[in-house]
Amino acid sequence: MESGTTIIPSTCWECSAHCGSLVTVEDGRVTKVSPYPEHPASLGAFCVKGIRGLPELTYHPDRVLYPMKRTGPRGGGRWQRVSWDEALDEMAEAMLAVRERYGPKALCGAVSNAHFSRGVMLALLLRAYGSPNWMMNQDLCGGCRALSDRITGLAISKGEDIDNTRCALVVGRNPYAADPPQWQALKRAKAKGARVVVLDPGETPASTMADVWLRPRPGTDAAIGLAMIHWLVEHGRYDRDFVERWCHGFDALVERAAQYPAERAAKLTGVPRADIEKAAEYYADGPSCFVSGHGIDAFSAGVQTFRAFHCLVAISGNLDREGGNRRVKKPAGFTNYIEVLHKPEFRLPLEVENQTIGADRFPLWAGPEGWQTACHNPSVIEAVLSGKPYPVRAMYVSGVNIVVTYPDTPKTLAALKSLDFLAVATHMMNPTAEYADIVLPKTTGLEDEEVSLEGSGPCLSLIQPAVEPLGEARGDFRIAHDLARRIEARGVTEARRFIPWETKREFNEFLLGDCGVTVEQMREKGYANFPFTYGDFEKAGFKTKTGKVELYSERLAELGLDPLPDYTPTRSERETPAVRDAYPLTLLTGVRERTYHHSRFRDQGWARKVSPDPWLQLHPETATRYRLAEDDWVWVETAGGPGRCRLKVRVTEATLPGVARTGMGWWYPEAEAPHRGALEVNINAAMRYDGPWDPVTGSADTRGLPCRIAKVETL
Ligand SMILES: Nc1nc2c(c(=O)[nH]1)N[C@H]1C(S)=C(S)[C@@H](COP(=O)(O)OP(=O)(O)OC[C@H]3O[C@@H](n4cnc5c(=O)[nH]c(N)nc54)[C@H](O)[C@@H]3O)O[C@H]1N2
Ligand SMILES: Nc1nc2c(c(=O)[nH]1)N[C@H]1C(S)=C(S)[C@@H](COP(=O)(O)OP(=O)(O)OC[C@H]3O[C@@H](n4cnc5c(=O)[nH]c(N)nc54)[C@H](O)[C@@H]3O)O[C@H]1N2
Ligand code: SF4
Ligand SMILES: [Mo]
Repeated sequence: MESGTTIIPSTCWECSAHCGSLVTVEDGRVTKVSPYPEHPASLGAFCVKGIRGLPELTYHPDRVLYPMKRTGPRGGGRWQRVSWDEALDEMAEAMLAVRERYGPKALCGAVSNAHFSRGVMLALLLRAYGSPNWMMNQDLCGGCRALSDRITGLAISKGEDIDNTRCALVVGRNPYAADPPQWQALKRAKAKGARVVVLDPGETPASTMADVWLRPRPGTDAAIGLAMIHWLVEHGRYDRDFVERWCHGFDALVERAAQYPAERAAKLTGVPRADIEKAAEYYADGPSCFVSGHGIDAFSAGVQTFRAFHCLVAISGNLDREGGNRRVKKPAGFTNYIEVLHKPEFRLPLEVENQTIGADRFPLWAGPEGWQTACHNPSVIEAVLSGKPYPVRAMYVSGVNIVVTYPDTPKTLAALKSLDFLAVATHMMNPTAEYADIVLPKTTGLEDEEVSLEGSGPCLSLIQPAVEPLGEARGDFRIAHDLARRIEARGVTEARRFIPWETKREFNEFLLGDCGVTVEQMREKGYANFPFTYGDFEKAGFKTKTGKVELYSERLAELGLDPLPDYTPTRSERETPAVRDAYPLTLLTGVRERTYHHSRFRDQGWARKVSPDPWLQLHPETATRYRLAEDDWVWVETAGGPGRCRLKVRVTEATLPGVARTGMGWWYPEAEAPHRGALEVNINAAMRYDGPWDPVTGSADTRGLPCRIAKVETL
């Protein structure tokens, strides 16, 4: 090693794949980020966002490096550099003023989720002020999967044992773009002879390698899941022993699934019957592993769709089995982020948490019983604008770009504009930060320390600060801590209870607890393995009312919801014939690209070179019908949507006839502030957020939407 050069084993936190990384530092500057072959979860998988995106973000010439205060009108783009003391004093006081005038619940936060410490810190800070209200983006992300998983009692998040499987059932997932470790595992499994079954209306590298590729109409997968259950039962290919000992409601599930024989599922989904049967046959020849993604999440029938597949995992005996879906493994004594939020010592009084926005309507999502205790976002946006059920007047946003990533951009903008106070912590100016009163500079994943539990290892991993924060950037822990101490000094004496730690290290050690591993010990390798066993449910049972896997959910029944998985007709099918005529195509959004992470990296030259414009895939038949050609720009509108957005046509058989398929997250950093294209090239500018909603998670449809297109005549 040259003098002044060190290589630090760490973890990339640019996305939830959490690949092990090796960070080269020369003379105090990161010069290289590379894959870490020995890391037990990622085994050397990595992607360009880690290699280029993260260092280029850290050293970007336009990075926000100092706290800033708005000087002109909101959204006017005039800023003045201020000290951290000034910024935090002003923020503490502005939020206390709102608290004084409207009560604590008028304060709200927005963050990605509590899979990272930033989510926990933001939620605890809001609790320190006395407010239960914070928004996360999981209703638009993995929320339906997570709630189905909890309701059914499985706990199989990120436990896919693809390497040892005989059949990978990939549903609505594009691991090539979304999860490189998963993609590498799938390729290894295939090379070893495993079968790959893919359910995806669109083409992906996984569908190209599949033994059977089922192309259902968007939003119809539940019918296939139920048909597969029916096939397994009819052919006696389910795990009788596991079902008898550990499943609740098998007979009721069998009865429900019998309504979906392959022939009917074929009609509902557009997939040939023989392919559905082949998929069931391959899956029955296990061990089999269910690999699922966003393609069947984030829509108004997401939970029931996942329930169908989760029940399939359970009755086929693939739960917590080598080559199947492993249950969450965790070293004893370790506390994960979501558990922090549920610990009694950090809770607000029940009567306060019961008033979390959305808890009345979606109790398994929002409020005290809710998965992460967060709010129902569209109801918060509505509360900001209407004052109902009560006023929400101040917001602190950290590490999300909600103007771009929440559906209904015009409404999000109107809400942000109307607030009494808005603070945004970010790395780069983006359309959300443009509306802030105070902008705070955040540390990147090369400058901060974070501990994380990796379900796919399983192992614990460490993100190590490789360099000192640039400029005056600070991490979420420190921001939340300093604000909590400030409001304590101003009379909110209970604030300390929610953030008792003095440093991020102390917080990280709190998470590690007495699990036998310390941060110092993890620094050498950047991770820690821990022993685990299969079948831990034999001792403790499942975390449901009956202690079993609930194929029939007692909690859903109590809430008056369907206790069994079912197929729900898609949005397009539920619309009136007049609406269907006016919006004859079906829109599918969110297809990931390797270059971008949602709205991030749009300001990096290499990424824009690979993928310069927002695209819309149209099948050649559809393109011909609309007289459109490759590279034409089209306006896209959805039924009931707030406006339109402009996308560039790609004519391809990668999408089905009649299905318009696109990504998400577009804005042009170089375009005029404050919107920077967020109202023009961002698909969320054309989508509604006001329902229909999934009855459990409150998720709005990000796929399966009735839509129409028209050629842009002049740009
Ligand atoms: N490079 C990159 N990686 C990422 C991200 C990123 O932005 N960029 N984001 C991360 C995050 S937060 C997430 S949530 C994941 C998302 O990543 P994935 O879980 O892979 O989800 P998507 O890319 O949205 O969609 C995957 C596939 O679902 C298909 N699909 C759409 N509708 C349906 C349907 O109704 N049924 C079925 N069966 N399939 C359907 C789409 O055609 C697409 O091919 O990726 C993570 N990884
Ligand atoms: N129509 C439609 N809308 C969607 C989706 C869809 O499929 N269709 N997908 C949804 C999904 S799955 C998700 S998860 C959300 C995502 O929604 P967001 O979380 O809002 O998306 P990002 O663009 O990743 O967030 C950008 C912000 O993350 C901050 N950030 C925080 N930590 C880091 C870090 O470590 N590195 C970097 N580079 N930036 C960081 C940056 O400051 C940046 O401002 O969008 C959802 N919205
Ligand atoms: S997939 Fe890419 S962005 Fe995500 S953790 Fe791995 S290297 Fe980082
Ligand atoms: Mo997501």
